[in-house]
Amino acid sequence: MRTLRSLLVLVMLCVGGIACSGSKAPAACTPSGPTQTVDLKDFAFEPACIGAPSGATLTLKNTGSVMHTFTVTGTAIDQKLEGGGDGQVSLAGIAPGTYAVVCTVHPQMTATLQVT
Ligand SMILES: [Cu+2]
Repeated sequence: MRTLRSLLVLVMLCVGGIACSGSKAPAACTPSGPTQTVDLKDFAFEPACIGAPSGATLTLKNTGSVMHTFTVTGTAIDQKLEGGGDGQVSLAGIAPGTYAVVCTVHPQMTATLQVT
């Protein structure tokens, strides 16, 4: 009976998005300095620890051959880049904090954005 209850709690947490691996909190990291350019490779962000002041503009370069997105969880930032393409995202209006970055096409592509 106790096992059943724990299972039920786990399922409820999962539905709430707390215990599921797909929506875990962003990993804390220390950026090596202010990031100006983020490369979207097949299949990783470079750097994986992005640091920028609020209001900054980041240049995005897809150096890979397939489409990637630069999606910042909890914000409206969701930039799509075709293979070989580039673009920019503005961090204007993004409150200081730690954000999870993901490519929605390849959920294994993750990074951390630290806005200061
Ligand atoms: Cu991708």
